[in-house]
Amino acid sequence: MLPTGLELLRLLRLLSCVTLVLLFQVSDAKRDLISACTTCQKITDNFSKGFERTAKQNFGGGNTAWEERKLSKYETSEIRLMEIVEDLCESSSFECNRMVEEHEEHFETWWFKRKTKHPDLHKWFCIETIKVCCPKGTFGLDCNDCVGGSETPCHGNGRCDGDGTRGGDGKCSCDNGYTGEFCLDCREGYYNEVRNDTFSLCTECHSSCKTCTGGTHQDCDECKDGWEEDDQEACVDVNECSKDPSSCNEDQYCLNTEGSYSCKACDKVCSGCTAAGPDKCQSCASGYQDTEGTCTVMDINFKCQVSILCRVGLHHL
Ligand SMILES: [Ca+2]
Repeated sequence: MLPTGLELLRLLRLLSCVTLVLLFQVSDAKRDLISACTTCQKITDNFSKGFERTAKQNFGGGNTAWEERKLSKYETSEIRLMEIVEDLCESSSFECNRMVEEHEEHFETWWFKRKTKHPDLHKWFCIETIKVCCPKGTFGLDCNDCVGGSETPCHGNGRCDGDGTRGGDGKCSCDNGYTGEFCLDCREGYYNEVRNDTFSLCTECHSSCKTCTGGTHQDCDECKDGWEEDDQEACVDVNECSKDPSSCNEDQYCLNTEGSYSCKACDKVCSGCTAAGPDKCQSCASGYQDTEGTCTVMDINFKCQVSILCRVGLHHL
């Protein structure tokens, strides 16, 4: 008797699998539990895509009369299953192809016997049958609840390690602004807007606060660098530019900003300045003269008054 398409497919898979196993010799290697679940999730996602893709198909051309007789309805046929299973993995994905090969009979069982009662393939296959995943909000070999409970892992403020897989340790990596084992505490620079045993909302402090109890510059416990407390105990900007000596070099002027300051280059006509532009010089640079408060290019006759060149008449050149 001739082998069916599915049997041929199996044989090919087996051959490629044996080759790969020989190549890598990983038959008994302990698999990364989290990546096994990721692989399984990918397989069941691709199964759903394949299911949709084949939804409007039928046997079409190329099927033998034997197949037509044996498989009366494409929708629930082995042919359709085969077409879906063929595209579950990228050919280069060793883990995926191995998992499909190893558990191919489960797809048949589900397809012919379990699909109606257990329509969620991921749940039936990855969680309950081959046990590489856990329900959402649980982790580890026994699918224990994540910190904070399976409904709201990490109280909704973080990510539970191994969530939904048979791996991980269930500990929380808190989102930005949150800290602590349960992700209920606020990080420095954040304050609790709402807080109870199971819920916490941390909001960023005002930009002037290092730590705070509320959202304004008057709610700071401590001011950030570049800010100082005023008479009303609010954090206000330090004007670094009013300091003597200046915080900047001689050929720069100081520009005060909220929480900081910067040093900017003076105009090239200036020798020292208070702001940008040729009219903000403290004195004019060499070769420039003060003309009604603005430094301009010195005219040649004026230049001669201060130059030894005048005496030898070189300015006429
Ligand atoms: Ca400042």
